[in-house]
Amino acid sequence: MTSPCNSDTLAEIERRVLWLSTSMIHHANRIRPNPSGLKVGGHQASCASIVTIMTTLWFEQLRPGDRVSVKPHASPVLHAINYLLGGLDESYLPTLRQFGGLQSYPSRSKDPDSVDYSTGSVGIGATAPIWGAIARRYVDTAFGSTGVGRQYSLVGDAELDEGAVWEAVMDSSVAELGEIVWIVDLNRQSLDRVVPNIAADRLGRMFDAAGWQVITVKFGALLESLFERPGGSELRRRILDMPNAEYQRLLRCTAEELRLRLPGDGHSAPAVEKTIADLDDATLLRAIRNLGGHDVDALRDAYSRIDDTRPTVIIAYTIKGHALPTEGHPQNHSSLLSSDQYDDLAHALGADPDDPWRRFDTGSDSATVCASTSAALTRPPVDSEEPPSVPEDMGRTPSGISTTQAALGRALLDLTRAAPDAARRVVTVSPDVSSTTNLAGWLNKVGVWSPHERRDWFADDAETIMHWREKPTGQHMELGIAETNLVGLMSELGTTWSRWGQPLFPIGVMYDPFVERALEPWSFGIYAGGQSILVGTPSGVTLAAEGGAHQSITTPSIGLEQPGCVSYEPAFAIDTEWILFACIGRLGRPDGTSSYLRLSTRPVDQTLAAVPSDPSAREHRRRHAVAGAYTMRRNPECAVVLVGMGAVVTDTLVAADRLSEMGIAADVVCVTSPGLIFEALQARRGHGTAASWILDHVFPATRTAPVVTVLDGHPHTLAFLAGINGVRGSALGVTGFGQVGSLDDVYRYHGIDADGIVSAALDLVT
Ligand SMILES: Cc1ncc(C[n+]2csc(CCOP(=O)(O)OP(=O)(O)O)c2C)c(N)n1
Ligand SMILES: [Mg+2]
Repeated sequence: MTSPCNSDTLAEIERRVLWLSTSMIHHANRIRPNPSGLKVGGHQASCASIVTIMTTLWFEQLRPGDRVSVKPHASPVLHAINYLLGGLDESYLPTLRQFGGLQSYPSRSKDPDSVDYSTGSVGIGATAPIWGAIARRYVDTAFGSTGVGRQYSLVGDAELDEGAVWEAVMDSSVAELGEIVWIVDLNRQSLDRVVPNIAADRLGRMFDAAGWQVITVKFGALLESLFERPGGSELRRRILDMPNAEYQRLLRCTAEELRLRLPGDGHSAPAVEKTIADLDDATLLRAIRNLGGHDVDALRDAYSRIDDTRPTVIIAYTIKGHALPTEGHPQNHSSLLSSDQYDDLAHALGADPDDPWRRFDTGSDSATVCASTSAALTRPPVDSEEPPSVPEDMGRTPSGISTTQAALGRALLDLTRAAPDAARRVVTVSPDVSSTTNLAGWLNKVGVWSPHERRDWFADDAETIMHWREKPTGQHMELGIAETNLVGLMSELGTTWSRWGQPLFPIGVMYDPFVERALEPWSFGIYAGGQSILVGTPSGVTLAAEGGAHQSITTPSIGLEQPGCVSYEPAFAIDTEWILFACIGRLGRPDGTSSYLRLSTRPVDQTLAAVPSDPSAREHRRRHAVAGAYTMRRNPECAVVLVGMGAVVTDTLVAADRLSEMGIAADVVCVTSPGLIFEALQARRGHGTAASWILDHVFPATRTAPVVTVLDGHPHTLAFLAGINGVRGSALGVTGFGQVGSLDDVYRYHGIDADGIVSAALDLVT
C-alpha cells in the first residue's frame, strides 16, 4: 500500500484525473473529425462521479497484488490514472472509441494499458473479481505462488439491479472471500433517470444478510460539521429523508434558491433554516454536494475499516457529474460539455484546453507522487507455463451401447491415467448437476475442491455412489444452480495462465437449454480472455422423456456463431473423446480457444461408428472428426448424400440402409462441427484464414448429389452444406419447442427419424 499523500497533492491529482477523463471524451466527440456524423459518446458525468474514489484507491490504497474491476463508463478515469502513472502513452489519449485506440469500456484484451477486468456488460464485470478470487485460491492450493491481494469492484449503483450481482453475492462460497471489496458509486442515477427509491439501507441489509461487511460513506467533513451545530440533526434528517430527485434538484439550485428549498416544509424547517443561515453562498453550495464519495477523509476512514475476514461493500454516496456543469442533472448520463463549458472547466481546474494532456511539472509534488505510486504498483511480468500436452488418442475403441455424455466422464478418467500432468489442470464446474451429467466417476477420483479439508459424512455409507470429498487438491467445483455464476467462474479459471502463469483446463457442464441463459456472460467471459469448455448435456429433443421444458433447439446455431469458440456435437463416444482432448489442447495459452460440446444421453451402438482398425485410417478418421466432419459411407453411384450430426446419426445410417434397399445409393457424412465446416467454406471463398482441406475430403467437388441434412436442433444450422457444391438440399431439424415424449415419438413428430430422412431423400432424387 502506498503511504497517504499530502491532501493538497492528492486534490491536485484528483483534479487532473477529472480533467483528463473529461478531456478524452471531449476530444472524441467535439474535436476529432467525425465524417459519418454517427454518435461517438462517452460518459463524463459517470466518470466525474467516481474520480475521488478511484484517485484515493490508486494513489493510497492499492498494492501490486490487488486487482480492480472498474465500472464500464469510468474507463476514461482508469486510462487517465494509467497515463499519470506512466503506463499509457500520451498518443492514446485522443483515441477514445477510435479503431485501434482506447475502448469504450475497460478491456483486458483490447486496451493498450493495464486493465485487470473487462467490463461493459453491466453486472458481469462487477462480479468477475469474485470468480477471480476463487480462481486465485484454486491456483494457489494446486500450484502455489499466486501471492495475495484484494479484488476490488467499482460498481455503478444501477448495476445492482442486475440479477447476476445477487446470484453471485448470495452464493454460499462467497461469504468466505475476505479479499473481495466492492465500492458502490451511489449517485442514485442510472442511464435514464434519477432512481426514485434507491434505499441504500435496504441494499446494505441485503449484503449484510449475505455475510458481507457493510460500510456506508454518506457525508463529507463539511456536512458532518454542520450536523454538529444546533439544528444540525434536523438538517441531517432532512437530507436523508428527502426523495432522491429532490436532492438532485437542489444540486441545480443557486444559493438563493437553496436557502428557500433546503429547509423543506416540514416541522423541522425553521431549525434547518437557522442552521444554514450564517453560511456564505459558496459554503452553502459546497455543503449540499459534500457527499462522502467525494471526501478524501471519509473514504480513507472507510478503507481503514475493511476487515478482510469477509467480503466488504463500501456504499459511497456520490454525485453524478460532480464538479461538472452537468452535475446532478437527471439526463446527464450521456450528456457532453459544450466547448464553452469545457473552457470554463479548464479554468476551474487549472488546466489548459489547448494543451489538455499536459503532465505534472517534473519535480512537482504531484509528479513525485505519481512516480512513487507507479513504482509501488508495478507487477512483475507473468511468465506463463506452457500447458502440458494432451494425448490425441487413447487407442481404445468403445464397443457396446453408450452415450456421448457418458463418454465425457470416461474420457476425463482416462486422462488421469494416460496424462496425469494434463489431468491435474482440469477443473470441472457444475451448477448442481454433476450426478445427472455423469461426472460421478471423475468426482470420486479427483474429489471436490475446497480450500480446507472437510469431513465426508457419507464416506462409510455403502449406498452413496458419488462421494463428496472436499479437499484442497480436489478438482471439481460446485456452485449453486445459477448458471451465470458458473460461466463467470469458468471464465476466471480460464484466465489464470495470464494472471499467475498457471494454465487450467476448465470444463463446465450444464443442461444444454441453460446454455442460452448463460450465453451472454459466457460470451463476455470469452471476450474478456477466459478460455474454457462448456458442455451442454443432455441436449435437443433427444432427451425425450426428461421433458419438453428442457429441450434445446437453437444451441447448435449458437455454437456455430459464437466468436472465440469452436463448437462440436459428436455422434459417438470415440468422437467425444478425440474432440474433448483436442479442445483441452487449445486451452490456457495466448492464442487459445474456448469450445462448446453438445452431448446427449441417447444410448447408441458404438460399433456403428465403424472406427477403422488400421492405425493410419484411424488417425485419418480422428483428424476429420476434430476438423468438423467425416465420411461414413461413400458409393461410386451416390444418388443422395445424407449428412447427420450428433444423436441423429443412428437414424441417418438406418435411412441410408433403407434407401440402399430401394436401389438408391446414399453416402453418409457425419458432421461434428458445423462451425468449422462453415469457416472452411468461408476461407475457400476468400473470407478468413481457416484451413479448408476438410472440404476437399468430405465434400469434394465430385460429390454433386443432392444433400439431406439432419440434426436435433434448428435445421438452418446445416442448411448451408448444400451450398458447398451448389447442389439441391433439404434441411431437417427441430423448429418447435416443448413436446415431451419417447425418443421415437419426438423424432417422428419433428420429422428427424429415419422415415423423415428417407422421405426427404426421395423428394430430392425422384
Ligand atoms: C447488461 C447491460 N444492460 C444495459 C447496459 C446499458 N447501460 C450501461 S450503464 C447503464 C446504467 C448505468 O448506471 P450506473 O450503474 O448507476 O452507473 P453510473 O453511470 O450512474 O455511474 C446502462 C443501463 C449495459 N451496458 N449492460
Ligand atoms: Mg448510477
